[in-house]
Amino acid sequence: MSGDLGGQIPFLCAGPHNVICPDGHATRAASRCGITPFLLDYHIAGRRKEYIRSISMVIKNAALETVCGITSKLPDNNLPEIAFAGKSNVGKSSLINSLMNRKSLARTSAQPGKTQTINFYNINSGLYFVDLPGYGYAKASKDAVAKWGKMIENYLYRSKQLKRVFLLIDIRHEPGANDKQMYDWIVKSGYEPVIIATKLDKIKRSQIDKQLKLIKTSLNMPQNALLIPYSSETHQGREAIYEIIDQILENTD
Ligand SMILES: Nc1nc2c(ncn2[C@@H]2O[C@H](COP(=O)(O)OP(=O)(O)OP(=O)(O)O)[C@@H](O)[C@H]2O)c(=O)[nH]1
Ligand SMILES: [Mg+2]
Repeated sequence: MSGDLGGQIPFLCAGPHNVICPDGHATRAASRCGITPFLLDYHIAGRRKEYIRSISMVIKNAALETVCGITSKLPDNNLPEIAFAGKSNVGKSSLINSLMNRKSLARTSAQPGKTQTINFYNINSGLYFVDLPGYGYAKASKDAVAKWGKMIENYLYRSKQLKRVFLLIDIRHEPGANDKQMYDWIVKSGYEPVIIATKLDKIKRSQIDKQLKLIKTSLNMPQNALLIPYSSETHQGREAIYEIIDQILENTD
C-alpha cells in the first residue's frame, strides 16, 4: 500500500471482507471469481480528494487443468480466458506465476523454448490464464517453429472464451517483427490491446520512460493504450493487471 493514509479514510476497514466499494462495481465481478476488492490507496491533494480503488486477487485455487499439444483438441471451456503471448523467454510463464502468487506452478527456464504446449490454468474456478508457447525461438527447428505458430494461431482464432490477449514485450528491447505482427493481429481482431513490458527490474529507473516510449512508438500504439511495466521478481505492476482482469470479468456475461 502506498501513499500517506494519515487516518483520513473513514471507511477503510481492517479486513478484506469488510469492504466498502463506493460504486459496488468491483464487488460484483469479484464475487464471480474470488477476487476481494479493497481500497488500495487514498490521496488527498489540497481540496481534491480522489480515491484509487484497486483489487487484490485472492488466489484460492490455481491449477494447471489442461495441456494442449500440437495434435490436441482445444478444451471446450466455459470460463473466460486470458492469454499471454510473446516472444520466447520474454517472461510469460513467470508473469503467470507472479499473478497466481505461485513460485513455479508454470514452468520457467532461462533457456528459450520452455513452454511448448498451450497450458490452461484454472484460477478460482472463475477464469483461465492461458500460457502460450513463445514465438521467435531462433534455435528451434523450422518445423517446430511452424508447428508452434500454427498451434498458437489455431488457439487464438478458435477459442470461444478468449477475452483478452496480453502481449508481453521485454522492456529492454525494441519490439521485433513478430511482436508487431501479434500486436496488429490483436487490434484487428477487435481485442483492446494490453501490453506488458516485462523484466522491469532489469533496467535502471532512469531508463524506464525511454523504453516504454520506444515500445509505444514501435508498435504504433495509441496514446491511451495500456502499457504496463512489470517485474515478476518484485511483482511491481501486479495491482494494475488485477484491475484490468477485474474489468474484463466485469464486462463478461
Ligand atoms: N529479472 C527478471 N527475470 C525474469 C522476469 N520474468 C522472467 N524472467 C526470467 O526470464 C527467463 C524466461 O522466463 P519464462 O517465464 O520462462 O519465459 P517464457 O516467456 O515463458 O518463455 P517460453 O516458455 O520459452 O516462451 C527465466 O529465467 C525467468 O526467471 C522478470 O520480471 N525479472
Ligand atoms: Mg513459458
